[in-house]
Amino acid sequence: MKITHPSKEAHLDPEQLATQAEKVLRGNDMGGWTKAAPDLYPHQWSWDSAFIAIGIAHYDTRRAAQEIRRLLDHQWKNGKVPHIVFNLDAPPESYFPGPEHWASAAADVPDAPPKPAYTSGLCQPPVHAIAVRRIMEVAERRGADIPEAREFLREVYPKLFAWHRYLATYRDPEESGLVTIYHPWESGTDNSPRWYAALQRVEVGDMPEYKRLDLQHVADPSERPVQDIYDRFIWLVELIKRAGCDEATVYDTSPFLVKDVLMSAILVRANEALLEIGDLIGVPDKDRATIRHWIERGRQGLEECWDADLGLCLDYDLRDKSPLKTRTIAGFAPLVAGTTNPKLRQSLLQTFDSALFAGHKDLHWPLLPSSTSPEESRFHPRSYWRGPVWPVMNWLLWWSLERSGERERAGHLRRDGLAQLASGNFGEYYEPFTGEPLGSDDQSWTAAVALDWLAAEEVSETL
Ligand code: 2M8
Repeated sequence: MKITHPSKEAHLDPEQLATQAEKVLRGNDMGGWTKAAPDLYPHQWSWDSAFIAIGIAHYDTRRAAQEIRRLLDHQWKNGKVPHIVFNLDAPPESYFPGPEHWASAAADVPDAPPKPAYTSGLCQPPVHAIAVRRIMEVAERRGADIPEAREFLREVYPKLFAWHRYLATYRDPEESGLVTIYHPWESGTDNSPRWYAALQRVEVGDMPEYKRLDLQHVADPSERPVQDIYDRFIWLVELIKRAGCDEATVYDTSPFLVKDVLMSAILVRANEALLEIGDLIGVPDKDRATIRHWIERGRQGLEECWDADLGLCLDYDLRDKSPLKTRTIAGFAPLVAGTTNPKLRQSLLQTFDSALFAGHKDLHWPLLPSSTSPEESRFHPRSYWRGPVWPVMNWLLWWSLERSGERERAGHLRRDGLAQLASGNFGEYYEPFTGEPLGSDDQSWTAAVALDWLAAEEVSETL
């Protein structure tokens, strides 16, 4: 269904914005799961789903639960939650690399679901437990069916626990508290300069020819990754397939192996949410102790990635044995994780407010350019994960600041974030200096963020 929405200059009031956001989510609803965007992303993406479920929770608890349930139905035996669950009815020309591309990997992968490849072989940041906890919170606020919501928690808890265990073991054999990724797509911040140096070390070998499909869905190709980077993305997929998605083989052989601080921070918070879910339904003490251990280890690992010069936390390249020195939103990982170290927190908040990020004088709204500081050499205001503002990333920072008691700063993020969304286009991302929506319109997670922000306590008067 094609959604008609107001012009790009429209200025919706909160009620109109909520109506429009719900319309977008319903429009992208495929019956039990939601596509990430109408045309550009016709499948179910893992972390999009989690944010989407948070949005849906504001009008339909059961449907929100179903979003997560459908994703977890495709969990691998080893606990991995795949980064994409494919819509096998989507035309093959709608997304690349789609199910047919991953199919050869699934053929002899013991842990994957059977053929055809219902899923990709990668994963994405574990926002799911956070979403499940929030579905419950919102259900309580709305007076929805609590026993049913509690039943849902009981159903998904073991799956979430297995997912977190997968990340804490297969993806952290070093027991560092930090999650290793095999591909920039796993970080969700695909084209970010965070990965530039590590990707330069990847030499592309012989692989079958492929046709990019992403470029046909955006007006301006410079908003998408450049070819040279895209080749590396596809080459890494090829290598993971050749390794049969076997964790140990990928670990031993992949030229791209990086500790991702943002994903690690999300895991810390997701573990906190899992503990809270555990409290609500009553889980064994042994589980609680394990989850607490993961939380402590995660926070500790993040502290060790601190770079005092940049006032940010840095990803770590396991192949080059060096930190990846760029100023991106991921540097705020300890804030996302809810650091308990006051010095670290202070320093991060300073960086946050500085001209390098939300305090940059030319920003249309004082939000975080979600990939890169405008002062980074690889900053590009229109390019995918290289400089635009991503509402969903600002939601994550808002939510983390709220939880850490930074209510005033959080309130500003929410107010300005809602002002950005008031045109009702629900852009995938926004040009930071002009506020123009870019990428796909009607991006599901953007609509979801609008609904969650609108439902938070004080609705902005400036809207
Ligand atoms: C983008 O990633 C996909 C690959 O996973 C793509 O570019 O084709 C990213 O923004 C990612 O974070 C997001 O989950 C996905 C769907 O919205 O799109």
